[in-house]
Amino acid sequence: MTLSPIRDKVRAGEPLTFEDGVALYRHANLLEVGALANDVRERLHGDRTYFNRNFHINATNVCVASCMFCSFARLKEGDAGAYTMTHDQAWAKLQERVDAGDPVTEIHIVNGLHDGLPFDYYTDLLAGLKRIKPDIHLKAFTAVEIFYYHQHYGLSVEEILRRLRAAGLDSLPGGGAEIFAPRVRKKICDDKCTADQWLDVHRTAHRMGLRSNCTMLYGTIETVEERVDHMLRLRALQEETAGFQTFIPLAFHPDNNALMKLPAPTGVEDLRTYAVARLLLHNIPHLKAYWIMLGVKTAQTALWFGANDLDGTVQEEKIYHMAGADTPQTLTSDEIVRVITEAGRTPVERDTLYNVVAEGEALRSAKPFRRPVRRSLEIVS
Ligand code: V47
Repeated sequence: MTLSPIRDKVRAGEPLTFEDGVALYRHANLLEVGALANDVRERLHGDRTYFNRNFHINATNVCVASCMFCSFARLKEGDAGAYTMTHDQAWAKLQERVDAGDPVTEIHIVNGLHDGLPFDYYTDLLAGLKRIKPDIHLKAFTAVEIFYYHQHYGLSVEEILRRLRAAGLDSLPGGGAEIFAPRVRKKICDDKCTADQWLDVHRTAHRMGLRSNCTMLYGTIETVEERVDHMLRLRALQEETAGFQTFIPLAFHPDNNALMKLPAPTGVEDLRTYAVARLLLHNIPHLKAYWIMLGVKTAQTALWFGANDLDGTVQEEKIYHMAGADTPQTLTSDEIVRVITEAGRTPVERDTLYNVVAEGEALRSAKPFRRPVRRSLEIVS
């Protein structure tokens, strides 16, 4: 099959169709698809490749949902490995970094759906982090969490977002989207909000002026058609609100979960998914190669298959490492700069909203940060 008709549309800036997306997935020559995606990437961003200085807080892994792909969640307090942080424990993670002079700009906060915590637990968590560092960007709570709080605490989605924002919420991460097709959701995450509910939380957030990201979990039981459908539903919402900043394809990791018999996606599947995403999602500006999940080497290669962002320094990731990711827990900013530079791209440190923090000489002369020895995490409740 020739890519010519698709190439013509891409060059003319025309949106690709569902059939085009499926054809790109089925096209035998990965490098041809990648080169086309790279044209789009370079038209949008040139060589610029973004990263940020961030870390994750997963305040609790207690979760009423039983997603088959998840290795992180525990059903109830007291189950082996279940934990819920006290506020002091969560706040200490930021305080340690501030004390050590780490110029961190973002905290990524994602939790289980805990049925025994008051809503104040979350607002107080955010407010305390902002007290320690008022300019830290809090990218917190997936749409699945927001929708659960709406149901559990009996407040509208808008009111939940309003209260979280008043406490310090700055934007929403893109997790929990999985695959929108009801056939797949029913099998792998039946007790999670529906695709429409997930999209509606983002629609509401965007209308309130909050930015967010979006994701797709690929490599479980979905078809290529269901992946394309997923991306097109994100594109349609973006057409309406323009509130998504970044799309992040998430490769399934099979260890320690109910889908462990499935193989992980191969490198070729990863690169093809990045390229197709760059081509289909013409209206979402950034495409993130989340190195924690892709592996540093594939993430580096993805910078030539459409991706223009590597996420951040991360430091202590749980969701993927409990699912068998063998990537490091952290990369220093120097290491990220090297990964990007050796890929032949230009590193740019950004904040969460893609404002430039440092580039060029300023980036090269930035003081490297080595994280301090961590106090052990005491598990409460
Ligand atoms: O929602 C869970 C996925 C997501 C597994 O917005 C798994 O900047 C693969 O959303 N194998 C959480 N995937 C991570 C996430 C994210 C990551 C980085 C940046 C951003 C951002 C968002 O991880 C979950 C789920 O879709 N996930 N378990 C697994 N075994």
